[in-house]
Amino acid sequence: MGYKVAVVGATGNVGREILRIMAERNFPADQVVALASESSVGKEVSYGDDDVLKVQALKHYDFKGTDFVLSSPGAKVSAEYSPKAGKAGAVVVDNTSHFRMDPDVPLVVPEVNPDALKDFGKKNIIANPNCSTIQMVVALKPLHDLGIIKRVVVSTYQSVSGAGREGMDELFNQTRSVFVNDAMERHKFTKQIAFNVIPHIDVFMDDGSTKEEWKMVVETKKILDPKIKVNATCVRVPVFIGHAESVNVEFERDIGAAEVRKALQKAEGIIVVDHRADEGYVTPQECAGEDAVYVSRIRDDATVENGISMWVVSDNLRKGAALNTVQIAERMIQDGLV
Ligand code: 11C
Repeated sequence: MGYKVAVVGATGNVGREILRIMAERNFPADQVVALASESSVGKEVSYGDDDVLKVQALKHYDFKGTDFVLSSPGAKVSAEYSPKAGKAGAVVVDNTSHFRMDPDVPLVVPEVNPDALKDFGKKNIIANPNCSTIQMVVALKPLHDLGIIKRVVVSTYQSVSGAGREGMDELFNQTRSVFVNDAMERHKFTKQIAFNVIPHIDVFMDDGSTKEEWKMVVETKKILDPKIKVNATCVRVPVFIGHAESVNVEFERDIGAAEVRKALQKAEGIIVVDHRADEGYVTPQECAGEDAVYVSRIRDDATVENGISMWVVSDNLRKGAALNTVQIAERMIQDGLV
C-alpha cells in the first residue's frame, strides 16, 4: 500500500522540484495533493512527465489521513500549518527556517544524522536544513569521522533561486535591462544583482553577521557536532541555480588533502571531481539538475596546523531543499518509522 502525500507550497521553486523528484524516484505514493495559497487554487502543476495536479487551497485542506506533508511555503505559513498537520497525524518534513532550532524537532540530512529521525514524534515535524548548510555538512561528515573537525571557515556563492522565483526573475530582468538600456528595477535583492555580488543574505543580526550566516553556524552544530566552530560569510551571486562554497577545515589531528580526498570518494552522496587541470572541477552551472554534492579543489592549507581547503557545489533546489526533503521521507519509510 502506498502513502498519501500533500505538498505544501506546490507552485513555488522547491514545491515543483519536490513533485518532480517524487515522480523521478517513484516515491511510493498512492495519492499526491498539491496545496498552495488561495490565489493559486485551480492552477496546474506537473507530477512527472505525464500527470498534472490541480492546486487546492492549503487553508481548507483537512490533513487527517495524510501520511506525509512535504512543506515548503514561507516560514510564517509553516508556523501555522505544519503543527496543524502534525497534530492531525501526518509526518511533516518542513523546509522553512521556522522549526529548525526547536529542540523537539529533528534537523536532518539523511547522509549525516539519520538517527535523529526517530525523535520526530514530539511534534510530528522534521526540519530540512538551509541549502547552504546541507551541502556543507554532507562534505564535512566523512571528514569529521576521520579526524574531528575543530573549526570551519566558509564563504558561499549562492544562486538567486535560493530567493525563490522572484529572485530568478530579478536577475533575468536586470541583466536584460543592461543590454537593452532599460530602467533597472530592484524589488527582491538589497543591491543590483546583475553583474554584481551581494554579501548580504537574509537580515542582519546584532553581532554584524547575517541570518544566513547564523543559520550555517547553528545548524551545523545541531546536525553534526555542537563543538565545531563555524565562521561563515554568505554572498549572493548572479547565478540562477547551484550554490558554491569555499570551505576551509581545521582538524584536531594531522590530516592532509590526500586522506580527505580518499574519505570523500567513499562517502555517500558525494562525487569528487578534482583534477589539477582546466575543467578539473565542478561549477554551479554543471551541478544544476543533479543530485550529488560535488567536491573539487581539495588541497592542504599550509597556514594552519592540520588544515585543508576545498570547493563544494550542489543544486540548491535539489540536495539543498527538495531532494533532501524527499530523502527524509524515504528514510522514514525505510527505517519503519511511518
Ligand atoms: C538562500 N539559503 O539561498 C537561502 C534560501 O532558510 O530555508 C533558503 C532559506 C531557508 O537565499
